[in-house]
Formats: sequence, C-alpha cells, structure tokens
Amino acid sequence: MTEAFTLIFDVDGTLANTERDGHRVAFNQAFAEAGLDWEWSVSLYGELLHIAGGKERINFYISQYQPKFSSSIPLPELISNLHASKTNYYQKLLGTGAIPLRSGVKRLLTEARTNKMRLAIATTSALPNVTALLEHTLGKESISWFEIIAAGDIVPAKKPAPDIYYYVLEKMNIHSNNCIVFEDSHHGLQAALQVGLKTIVTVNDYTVNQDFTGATLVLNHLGEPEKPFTTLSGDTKGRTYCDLKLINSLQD
Ligand code: XBP
Ligand code: MG
Repeated sequence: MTEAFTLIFDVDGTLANTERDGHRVAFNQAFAEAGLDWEWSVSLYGELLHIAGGKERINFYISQYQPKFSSSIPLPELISNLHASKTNYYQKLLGTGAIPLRSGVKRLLTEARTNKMRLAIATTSALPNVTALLEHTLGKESISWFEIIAAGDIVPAKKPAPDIYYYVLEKMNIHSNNCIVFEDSHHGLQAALQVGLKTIVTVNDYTVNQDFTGATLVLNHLGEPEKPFTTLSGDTKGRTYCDLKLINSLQD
C-alpha cells in the first residue's frame, strides 16, 4: 500500500441505505407538513433518484408530475423551504436509529484508521445529513475521521458530474491513483470514473440493475468475516469481505 492511501466514500446507499426509509420518508413528511398531497412511493422515488440532489429532485417532480401546481411563494423559495423541512425530518429519523450502517462499513473504517489511511466523503447529500448520519451511527467524533466531507452544494454540479471528486482530490492534494472510491449507483460511478478513480460499487435495491461498466468491483455489500459478500463483477482474489488486503491487491 503506497503511503497515505485514501479511501473516498459516497454516503447515500453506500455508508447506509438511507434512501427508501430515510430521505423518501422525510420528503413525504415535509410535503404533508406543507399541506401538499404529494406522496413519493417506493417505486416513484426509485425513478426520482435519477435526479441527484433533494432540491433538484423536488423541482423535477413538480415539473414532471405536478405541472398544474402553483404557489404564491416563488418556486425556488418554496423548494428551498421544503428541502430545509425535509432535512430536519431526515435528521430526526436518523436520531431514532432507523438507518444503520451497511455491512462492513464500520469494520473497514476502523481498519483504515488503524493503518493511518486518509479518509474522505464525496456526496450529493446536504452536509447536515452526512454529519447526522455519522453522529448517530459512529458517534460525534467520527466526523473528524474524514479529512474532507465534500457534500451537496459545495460544488456547482452534482453527480454524475465529476465535480465533487475533483474537489476532494484538490482539497487533499492527492492523485487519483492513490485512492479508491466506494459508491452505490451508476451516477456515482460515472462521477468517479471521469476523474480516473478506481471504484468499488456496493449495490442496493434501487441500484442493483444499473450499469456498472468500469467499476473495479461490484459487490452486494462490503461483507464481514462471518457474512461474506457476493461478487457481482470483478476479481475479489478469493477474498470474502472487503478489507485492506483486498483493496491493496487492486492496486496496479
Ligand atoms: C444521494 C443523493 C442525495 C439524497 C438526498 O447522494 O442524490 O440527493 O438522495 O439528500 P449520494 P439531499 O449518493 O451522492 O450520497 O436531500 O440532502 O440532497
Ligand atoms: Mg449514493
């Protein structure tokens, strides 16, 4: 392993399965609080997830599914208010412990820290969502484990644009061949590949049928010693869970 190797983690769908039972529920709670009869079902949300960013997703939904909608509040302000309310509801949901980390995430982060590896986050989600997830799953001090938490509107264009990954490399002054990315979606993979970043994809119910061409590995999760992953594509060198040995073997 070269010096100061960096692991860069996506958040939603990668660190935790936050979308179906987290963000989606919070959006619906915000709509109800605003007196809107909008209800994003599990399947509709799966469609809307193709739009990265909660504010952008609401805007797309209004334009595509509520074309007759009108409000006395200017649309950008209305969307911003709805998103702020949704973010509050989402953080309350995280506080209930309803959204645990995915298999292998805590184990890998612990091993990486023990081996003095550098850690970063690159997510489309708003920053308060990220810090709340870390706090409620790993404790408040875990926020400091990540040198950079690049989130949401910090960059002009969200995934699949590469902006968030260029931002992390620049802020950490690292080269793409000294990193590996963990993602869950086609959009996230596209963003990482445009920057030349090796990517391990852990799929979930919303992304399992997406195109992961170009991923170094596609797994059902990162696995645990007693809970082996399933390899959907790539060479996992006979290993049954994602640890530094496997990551090291992926280097050229
Ligand atoms: C996933 C997203 C985010 C979340 C909602 O981000 O696209 O928009 O769905 O969070 P990633 P916000 O997979 O890159 O972590 O409402 O804060 O956008
Ligand atoms: Mg994701």
